[in-house]
Amino acid sequence: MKRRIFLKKATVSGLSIVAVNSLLSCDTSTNVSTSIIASESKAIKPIVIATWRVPNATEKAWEVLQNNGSSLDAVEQGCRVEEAAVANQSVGKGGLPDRDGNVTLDACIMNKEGDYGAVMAVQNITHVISLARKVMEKTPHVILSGKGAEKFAYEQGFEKENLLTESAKKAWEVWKKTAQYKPIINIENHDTIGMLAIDKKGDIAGGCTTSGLSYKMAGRVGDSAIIGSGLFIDNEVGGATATGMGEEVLKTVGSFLIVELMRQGKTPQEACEEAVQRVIKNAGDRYKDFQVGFIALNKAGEIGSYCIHEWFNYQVHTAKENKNYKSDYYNKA
Ligand code: SD4
Repeated sequence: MKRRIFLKKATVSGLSIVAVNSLLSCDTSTNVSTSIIASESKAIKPIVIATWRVPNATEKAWEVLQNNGSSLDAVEQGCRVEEAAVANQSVGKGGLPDRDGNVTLDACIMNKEGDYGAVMAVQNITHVISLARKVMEKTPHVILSGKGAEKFAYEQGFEKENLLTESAKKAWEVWKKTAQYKPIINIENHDTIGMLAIDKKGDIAGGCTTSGLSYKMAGRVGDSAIIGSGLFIDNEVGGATATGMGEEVLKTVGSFLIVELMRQGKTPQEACEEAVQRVIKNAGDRYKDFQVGFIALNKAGEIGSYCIHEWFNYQVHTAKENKNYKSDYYNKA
C-alpha cells in the first residue's frame, strides 16, 4: 500500500527556506519509497537524487558536496561518471547509436540562478554535460547543436573520441537485420541520467545527459537537453528531471510542470504524479507502449518520483546512505 506521511510541512518561499531533515522511508511491502520530513533543523542537509540505478554517479556528486562544492559542480561531476561508463548504453561513450550507426548525445545543465546550457546531437565528445556547462558559461547562447557544438567543444579543449564501442556496434548490426523501431518499455528507455542536488548552502542545480533513444532517426533530439522537459530548476522552489520516451515528455513540458506544481504547494510526489497523469491523458491508449518517469526535489529536501510502468527506479544519496528506490507507478492493471 502506498504510504505518504508528512510529519511536518515545510514552508518554501523565496530563498528563506525552512531547512529540514529529509529522510526517506521505504515501504517494505512494495519497496515503493515515499519522502517524509522527519524533523526540522537549522542545518541544511545536502542531497543528491538521480534517475535509475547510478550509485557511482551519486557517490561522486556527494563527494563534491562534502568538499563544499556547489550543487552545480556536483551534478556535473556525477553525470560525467555515467558518460564515461561504457556499460551504460544510454549515456555518453558506449551509448547505442542512431539508425545510421552514429552515437549522438544530448545534455543540459541548470544552475541556481536559473541559467541553462545545452548541447544536442553531438558526436565524438564524451562529456557533453561539461560541454553544456561551457555553453551556459562561455557563450551568449543557451543551445548549440550538431557540428557547431562539436567545433565549440574542440575550441574549449575537449578531446575527439570514438563513442561507438564494439558491443554497441554489434547491437546495432543485429538491430539492422529487422530495423524495427520500437522502443521497449524499461529496456530501450533505460539509464538516461537526470540528476538533482542541494548543496550545503541550500542551492539546487540539475543536469541531464543521454544518448537518446537507440536507433532513432539521424538528427532526432529528445527531451533530455530541452529546458522544462528533461530538466527544470528554480532555486526558489526545486527541480525535476525526466527519463523515458522523450517525445511524450516534450509534449507536456513535464519537468517545468512539476516545478510549477510544487510552487503552487504540491509535494514533489504529488507533482510527479500529476505530471505522469498529464502525459497519460495526452497520449490516450498509447501510454501502454512507452515509459516516462520523473523525479523531483524541493527546497526542503523532500523528494518525489512517479512513472507510468513498473520498474523505473532512482538513486538517492543522503548523509545516511546511497540507496536505490523503486518508483511508484501508474499502470497497476
Ligand atoms: C530521450 N528521454 O532521448 C531520453 C531517453 C531516456 O533513458 O530517458 N533514456 O528521449
